[in-house]
Amino acid sequence: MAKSANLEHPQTPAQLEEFYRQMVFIRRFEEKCNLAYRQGKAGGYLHVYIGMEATAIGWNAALKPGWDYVITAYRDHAQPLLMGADPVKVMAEIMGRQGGYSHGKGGSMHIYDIEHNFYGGWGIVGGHVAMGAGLAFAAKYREEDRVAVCYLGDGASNAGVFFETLNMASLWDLPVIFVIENNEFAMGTRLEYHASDTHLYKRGEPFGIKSERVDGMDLFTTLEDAKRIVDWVRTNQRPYLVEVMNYRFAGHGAADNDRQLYRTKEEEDENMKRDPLARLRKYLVDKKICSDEKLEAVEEEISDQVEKIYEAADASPFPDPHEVYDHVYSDMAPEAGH
Ligand SMILES: Cc1ncc(C[n+]2csc(CCOP(=O)(O)OP(=O)(O)O)c2C)c(N)n1
Ligand SMILES: [Mg+2]
Repeated sequence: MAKSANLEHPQTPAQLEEFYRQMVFIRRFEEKCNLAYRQGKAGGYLHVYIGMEATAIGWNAALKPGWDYVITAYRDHAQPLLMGADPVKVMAEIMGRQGGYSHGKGGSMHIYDIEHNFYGGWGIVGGHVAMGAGLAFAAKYREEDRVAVCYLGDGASNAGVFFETLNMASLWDLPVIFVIENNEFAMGTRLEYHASDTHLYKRGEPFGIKSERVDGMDLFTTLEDAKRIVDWVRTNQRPYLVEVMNYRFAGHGAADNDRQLYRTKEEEDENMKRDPLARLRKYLVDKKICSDEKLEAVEEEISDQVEKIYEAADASPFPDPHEVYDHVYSDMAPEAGH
C-alpha cells in the first residue's frame, strides 16, 4: 500500500476519505434512528453506537469481507452497515416493518444478515458470547481459516457464560476474538460499581488467552491493533481477548433520558473531546487530505442518503398480525460457507 508523503499512517487518502464516509454514515443513520424513536416511528428498544464508531470501523477493516464472522449484542447497527447490509432493511427493522431483516418483528436489537456473515443482534446480556465461540468452532471444524469477532460490553463481561466460553475457547483453540467494549457503563451502573477488577482484559489470563487493553476511540490505533490481532488469531488458531476503551455519547438506550443521574456533564464533556468523528475530520483537514468544503459536501450527501433510506423504510408496511408465529424458528439447513 503506497504511503502518502504527508501522512503519518499507511492508509491512502482515498481510504481515509472512505473511513470518514463510513463514520459520518453511521452517525447520521443513528441520529435519524433516535429521531424516528422520538417521533413514535420506532418502538421497543433502541441503543445507538454514537461515540463508539471507531471501534467497529477499525475492526471491520481488519476482517475478510464475506468470510469472517461477527456477532454482537443489542448495540448492533454499525457492524452490519459496515459489512454490507442493506441500510433500508436495517432501518425498516428498527421501524418494525415487514421489509426489515427480521420481518419487522425483532426491532433494533435483532438485526441479522447471514449473507454478509453478521450473526446478530442479541438482547440477552452475555448470551451471544457462547455463540461467538460456536462460530469459531464451526470454522475450525470445517478447516476454514475464518476468524470470529465477538463484541460484548463491560457489563456483559461479568456474565458466567463469558467465563465458561473463555474456558472452552482456550481448551479447543478456537479462532475467536472477544472484543470487550468498555464504555464505562452497564446501563446506569458505572464500571467501578459492577466489576471487582476494572482491568477487564485480565479476565482472559487465567485461561491462558492472550489479552490486552487498547484505545477504541482512535481510528488509527484501532486499525493497527485490529489488523495485528486478527492476523495473529488467523495464523495461530488461538482465542484473543481485547478490552477496547471507548465511551457512548448518548444514553444507554433511547428511553434513557437522564444520563446525569449516573454521570456528570463535566465527565461527558471531557469524553466528547475523544470524539472519533471530530478527530478524523481534523486530521483530514490538518493534513490537507480533504478541504473543509469537501467534507461539508460529503456530510450533506450522506444526510440526503440517510433521508432517502428512512423514506424507503417508512414505505414498507407493518407485518401482518397473522404472521406473528412465522419465522420464530428457522428451517434453514446450515450450508458450508455459513
Ligand atoms: C441477562 C440480562 N440481564 C439484564 C439485562 C438488562 N440489560 C440490558 S443492557 C444491560 C447492560 C449491559 O451493559 P454492557 O454489557 O456494558 O453493554 P453496553 O450497553 O454498555 O453496550 C442490562 C443489564 C439483559 N438484557 N439481559
Ligand atoms: Mg457498557
